[in-house]
Amino acid sequence: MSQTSRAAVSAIAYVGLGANLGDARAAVSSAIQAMDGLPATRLAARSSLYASAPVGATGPDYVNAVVALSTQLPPQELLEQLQAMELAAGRERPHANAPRTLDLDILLYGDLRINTRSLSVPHPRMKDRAFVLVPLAQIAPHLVTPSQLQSVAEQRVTRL
Ligand code: PH2
Ligand code: MG
Ligand code: MG
Repeated sequence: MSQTSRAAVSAIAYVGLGANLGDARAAVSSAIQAMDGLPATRLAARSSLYASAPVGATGPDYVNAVVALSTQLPPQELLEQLQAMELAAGRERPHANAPRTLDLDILLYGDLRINTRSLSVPHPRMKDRAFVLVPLAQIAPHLVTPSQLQSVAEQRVTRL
């Protein structure tokens, strides 16, 4: 193929969802469905919903989940689509880690390593967070080791 070919290549991207303001369960469920409708993107797998204690933050418990997307969107375009979904769900950012109506974080994008001002992939804190590792292990057990799960075992995460 020539270097100018536009053949669309799909990647598997893992996205973490979180919410702890308003009807968090409904927000996460409808965001999972909405991701299946993003341009050039299909929902490939979804975890259960989980309730989790806030990590490094205050406020109510979170509802969390992780999905796998098969997408032809490049990482920055996927990020912009996810940010538009956050805004549509009423997301405000009064301060870091403030309670939120919807948070959508790209955890992994294929095996890419990305470090730009707007995007760090793999997500730099995912290995410290049971609310990411537990749902990720449910849909992609090959990506999470038992010792990683063990290291976050004291964080409360309950399947809903
Ligand atoms: N997100 C954060 C900070 N802390 N804690 C839980 N349990 N779930 C989250 O989604 C979460 C958090 C920052 O994005
Ligand atoms: Mg987040
Ligand atoms: Mg975020």
